[in-house]
Amino acid sequence: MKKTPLLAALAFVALSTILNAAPTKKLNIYCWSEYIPQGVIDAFSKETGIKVSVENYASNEEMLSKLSAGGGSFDILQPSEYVVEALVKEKLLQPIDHTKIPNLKNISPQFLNMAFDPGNKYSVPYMAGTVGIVVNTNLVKDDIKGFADVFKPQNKGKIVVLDDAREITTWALLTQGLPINQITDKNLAKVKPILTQWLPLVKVYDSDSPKTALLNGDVAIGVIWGGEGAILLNKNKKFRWLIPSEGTHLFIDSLVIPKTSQNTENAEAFMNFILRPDISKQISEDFPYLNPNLAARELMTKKQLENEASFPSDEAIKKMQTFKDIGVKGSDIEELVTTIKAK
Ligand code: N2P
Repeated sequence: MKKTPLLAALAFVALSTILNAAPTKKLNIYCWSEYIPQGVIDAFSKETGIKVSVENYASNEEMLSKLSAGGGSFDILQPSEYVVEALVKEKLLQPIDHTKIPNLKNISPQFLNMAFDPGNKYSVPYMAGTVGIVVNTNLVKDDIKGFADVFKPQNKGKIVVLDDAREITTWALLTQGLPINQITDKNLAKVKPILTQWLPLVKVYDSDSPKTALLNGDVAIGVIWGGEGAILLNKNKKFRWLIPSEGTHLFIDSLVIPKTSQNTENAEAFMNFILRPDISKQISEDFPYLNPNLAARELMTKKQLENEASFPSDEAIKKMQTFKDIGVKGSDIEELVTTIKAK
């Protein structure tokens, strides 16, 4: 019998009713750029039939401002520690069902149960990392040891830095020996003249892929994410990585589920998927950050584990501070940096 358009339409309606009754096979992820490999997303979709859409941001603040403007409807976010802390405080996250995330056992105890989310009630660690300095030793002969050596007049026009006000302000605080979470008016007044000297020296602001300007020789020095530094070290021996002598911070980026998510089970399935040792290893191959997944580290090569931009020594890690939620003071930092940049 030939199918009539009416029969086809009826069949379509019946099928859509069945499909609508079933849980949706969708997952909307809002995450950092250059952090979750497309191959991992594709593998997840292939295995589960869940269609994933991904949107990226370049800073925690960009993500927060989009959320507070009511933009987007997401099932997974990827905030850093201080933003997990803030989102929990504001009751914007769903508690995670740990029975759905058995692979959490693969995470090093060092990165579990941290102060920003005791018991990992709301967050699952994705990657950790740090911010350091990369020097192209073919172009820069000075012995760069810290931020104060980077931001010198002779390096004007040779520097790429992260486009991130909290980061930049932290580096200035560190040169003054000030605590990175003590964002008082007095401390901001102290760092203002420093940033006023530093920022005109910067050629490129880039949080997405700061390695690019270094690779194409556009700049010679970078203050960038560890994972980006690790890629440069792998690409060419002329790049040197160092932890600034003034100190730096350790970040822990996690996956969380906003309260507004309608696809909680899919989100938990994704969390468990990225914690699988083989998948986590795949993530480290593309984005070599400090992988907190011990079972994945077992699968990684000696070369990967010895990359000092990915894995700082325990001794170095011990000296690193972590960011805390600074509440409304965050906007003072944004304003300070934006005003100086605009000059
Ligand atoms: C990845 C960004 C690193 C995350 N592109 C910094 N918390």
